[in-house]
Amino acid sequence: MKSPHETHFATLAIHAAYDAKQNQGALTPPIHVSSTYAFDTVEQGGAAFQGENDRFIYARLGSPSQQILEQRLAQLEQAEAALATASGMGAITATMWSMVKPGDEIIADLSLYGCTFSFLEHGLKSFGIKITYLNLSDPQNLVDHISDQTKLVYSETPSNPNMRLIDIEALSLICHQHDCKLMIDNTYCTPYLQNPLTLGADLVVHSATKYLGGHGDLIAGIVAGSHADIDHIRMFGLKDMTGAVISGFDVSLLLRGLKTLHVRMDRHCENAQKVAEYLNQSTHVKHTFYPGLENFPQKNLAAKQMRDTGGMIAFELNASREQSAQFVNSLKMILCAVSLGDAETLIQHPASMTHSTYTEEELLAHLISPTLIRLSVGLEHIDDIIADIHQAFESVFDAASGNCFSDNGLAISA
Ligand code: 4LM
Repeated sequence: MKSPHETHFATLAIHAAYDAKQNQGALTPPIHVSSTYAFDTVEQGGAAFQGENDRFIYARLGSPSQQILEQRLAQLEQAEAALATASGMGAITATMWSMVKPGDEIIADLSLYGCTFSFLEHGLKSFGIKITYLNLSDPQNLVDHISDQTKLVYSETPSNPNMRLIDIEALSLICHQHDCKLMIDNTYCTPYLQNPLTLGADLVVHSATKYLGGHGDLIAGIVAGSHADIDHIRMFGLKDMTGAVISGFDVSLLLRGLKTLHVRMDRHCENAQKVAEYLNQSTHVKHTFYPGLENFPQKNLAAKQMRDTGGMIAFELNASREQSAQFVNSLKMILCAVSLGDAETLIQHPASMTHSTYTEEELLAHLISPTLIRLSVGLEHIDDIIADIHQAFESVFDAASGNCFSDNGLAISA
């Protein structure tokens, strides 16, 4: 095989870091379930513990099947190294524990996945780490605030749930003028659509539960970066702090999911574009947030750093919170569920579900509208997805206008 940078994404997703011919022709890499690994001698074991040979020691530090997954993902993210973990939160927490100590500051974007926010706000903060939330969509806010105390800048892009983008390249230049690392959660894009490390980020994390796995049948996480950072996260953040080790069975499912990532992402993007256009022209929808729309405020930034505009949409109805819930409840095929990136189209109400740990004040401060709806557009036929949304609109709004609601869905006082 050619060197990683000459080989196309689709080929790497299927072949990287594994040669069937070296494994008795087995097309699918073996699943290693051994918890411990035997040595020929004490001296050989001692050398392994000193990092002087590359023998496996104990499954909390890695396994042969996990190594294939990690090397494959490192190539897809164009990283020196990667580490697989038992969940996306396992990757985020192992990385953050490894990068900061009491007295340091983490600057995070305003909009974050709910449990990441909880970990920062209710976890790290109580261990003496200063947490500051800024609107990082404007890099000047980082320039104005960053100091020698700041050791980590953290953002999702697009952000969960409200689809805000940050300029990875601009933020990395600011971070690197200080002794500070930029860590990007690339879950929404996957390495097929965006490579934060090539734009200057130092660390990239994923909830592999989502598009990377792609079938709603596993929980896993990934962090990728330099050899030095990944070694440190493996030997401290994972081994000693979280212990969030991925199982061999989930490694195998994830390797299987990865083989079709590029094909699935193309269809997710194609379907999401059409659903976003449908929502955008509907009189029942107040705002549609999708990077592929002409009226998306950060359209140029999306074109600069993303190869395509992804499968996630956020929108607000011209309706009350109750009617928004009624709309979700009226869907027939589309499932009301958290998570994203699966073959099935999933919808949820962040203020009630993924972001329910936020208080009402926190929701507003973090730019998450209480009526926002999040849609993970799946791989079903596009006509069936739109037909389901259409019938749910009819059931909520036609019933409403026939009774006591105006055309824009607002209640008419009787
Ligand atoms: C959800 N998300 O949004 P694990 N980073 C991002 C995420 O969206 C998530 C995680 C990390 C949702 C889960 C219920 C941007 C999760 C955490 O769930 O620990 O693999 O990933 O619906």
